[in-house]
Amino acid sequence: MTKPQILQVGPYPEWDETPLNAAFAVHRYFEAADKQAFLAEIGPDVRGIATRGELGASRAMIGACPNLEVIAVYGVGYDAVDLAACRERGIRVTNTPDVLTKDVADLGVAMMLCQSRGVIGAETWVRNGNWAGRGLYPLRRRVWGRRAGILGLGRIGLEVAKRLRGFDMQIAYSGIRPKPEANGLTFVADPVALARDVDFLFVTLAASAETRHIVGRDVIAALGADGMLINISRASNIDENALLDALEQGTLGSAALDVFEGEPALNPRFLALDNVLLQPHHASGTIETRKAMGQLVRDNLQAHFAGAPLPTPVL
Ligand code: 8YV
Repeated sequence: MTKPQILQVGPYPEWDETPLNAAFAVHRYFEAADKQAFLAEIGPDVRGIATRGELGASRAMIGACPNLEVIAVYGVGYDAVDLAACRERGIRVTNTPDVLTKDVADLGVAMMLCQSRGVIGAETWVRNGNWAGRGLYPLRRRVWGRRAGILGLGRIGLEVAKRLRGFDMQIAYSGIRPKPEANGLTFVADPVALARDVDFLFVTLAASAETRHIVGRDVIAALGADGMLINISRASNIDENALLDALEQGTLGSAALDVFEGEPALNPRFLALDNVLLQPHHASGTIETRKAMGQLVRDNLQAHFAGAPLPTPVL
């Protein structure tokens, strides 16, 4: 039987590449020097796309593949896939929910702790001899017992809340409506009011056109000079210019970010700031989770081509 031809948008670890190549005839988009010419040549043969959360699949890419049937995203976020283009042509879309939830929550909480207690700066203090030379590291702010807000109480938000309970924090959340699974957390409908009431604001919202810049100047101002913004969702949920202005002016205390507009390129203004913790979009980046994500991508593609129900469909 001939293998279905798929377009691989970004690289995967070797443990995913090997089984992917065994099951499918794989065209490696990310290695093509002339992407447009590459798509023009192989596009008509492509029946599936395997992509990554941050890379997605554009309307142009989808359009270059007239026989496309399915797009499997390696990630829970599928905002970079042009869903309208998929709907128009009945193209199925899958993602990798659940398997990454706890790792993403872990990194969010680790970022809060790191930034609040100055873990990175303190390490540098020891390494560059400041401890012996200049004395004690400057005092930082406590985490336990303080107030946390969660913007978007989905799977990841709930896991963040579960962890924060262990720090005896007062936890509130915001979303479209109160959630029955919130289990005693305070619901605050307005994100600005939520930000005003908390010390740490976690953004764990699935990104869409509706949530673009939901954390804007008003939310950032409400969080204030003592507040910390932690983003483990997508950069588009935050007005990055407003965030940079507030961090530079000190009207926002600090931020801890795993995602950036135009990543992996960063706005250079971030690099000049010492009140922001910068992470390379790796909240799901553990060996265990990435193996499970890769497996789910293949399970979805294989189910599709076998005519079986998709394990984790989005569309
Ligand atoms: C991944 C992600 O880092 O799940 C998502 O939506 O963005 C992340 O898990 C990414 O998709 C890996 O390429």
